[in-house]
Amino acid sequence: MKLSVAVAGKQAPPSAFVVWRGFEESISKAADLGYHGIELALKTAEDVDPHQLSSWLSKHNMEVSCISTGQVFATLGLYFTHPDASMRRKVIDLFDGLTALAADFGRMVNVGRTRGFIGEGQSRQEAEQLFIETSRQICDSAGERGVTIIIEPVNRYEINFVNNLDQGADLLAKVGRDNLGLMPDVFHMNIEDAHIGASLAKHAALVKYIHFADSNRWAPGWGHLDFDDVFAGLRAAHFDGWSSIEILPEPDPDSAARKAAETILPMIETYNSNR
Ligand code: LER
Ligand code: MN
Repeated sequence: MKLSVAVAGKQAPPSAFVVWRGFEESISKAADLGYHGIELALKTAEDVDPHQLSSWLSKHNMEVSCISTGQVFATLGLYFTHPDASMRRKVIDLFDGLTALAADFGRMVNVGRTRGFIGEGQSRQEAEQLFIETSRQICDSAGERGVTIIIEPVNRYEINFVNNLDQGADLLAKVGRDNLGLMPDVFHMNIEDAHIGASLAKHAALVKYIHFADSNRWAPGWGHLDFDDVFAGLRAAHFDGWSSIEILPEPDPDSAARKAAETILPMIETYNSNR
């Protein structure tokens, strides 16, 4: 297992949920703290110059773990279950750019709130059908590039569609694409899944990536989430992918990133040496 930290560009709006802003500086700081990579929070593929990104990464021997897309929803208002077909076309085109970039950086694109929601006047079945159609198109073009799309269950206070791993797994079965997986976030799981470790183990085949934060969304170690249970679940799932720190930058970004690394890196070292 490897560890990354969520970062965005300098121009990213306040709604971008990341620890640091500014790619070059973030890569350098993350490398200094022992992280293996960065999770890139982007609005469009044009947010970053791939040549510059490659050179910053190789300078610090770092990787991109995945591209995340919260800003596609929060800033551009685009999402998979949009009732307007022209808006769904826009999200498909935008994901085309993101999966092309991901082919060289991380080979995974996350879908959190960008999956959409059950809108007013929309039934669950209608939202589900729109999600299935949009994600099949996105998965098929991503698949040609060797890229996996990962759906993140998000808690009920943020969205009304796909809140826990069981619901995510049911929906993935309906979409029926091999390059579609789950990205659990233990902050959301702590609210929605009855047992975190057991749920990770149950959905082992679908878990492709994981977000770490403590119960209060501060750095792991500054809340009361049971990370031994999380790691036991990952072990039972034979997980060997990327984990990523996605936390509030509190009390300040540097202290938060440092505390998260100090808590999680030794756990990953033990985990990797006992696999
Ligand atoms: C995104 O990864 C996430 O976890 C959401 O809670 C952001 O709103
Ligand atoms: Mn998350």
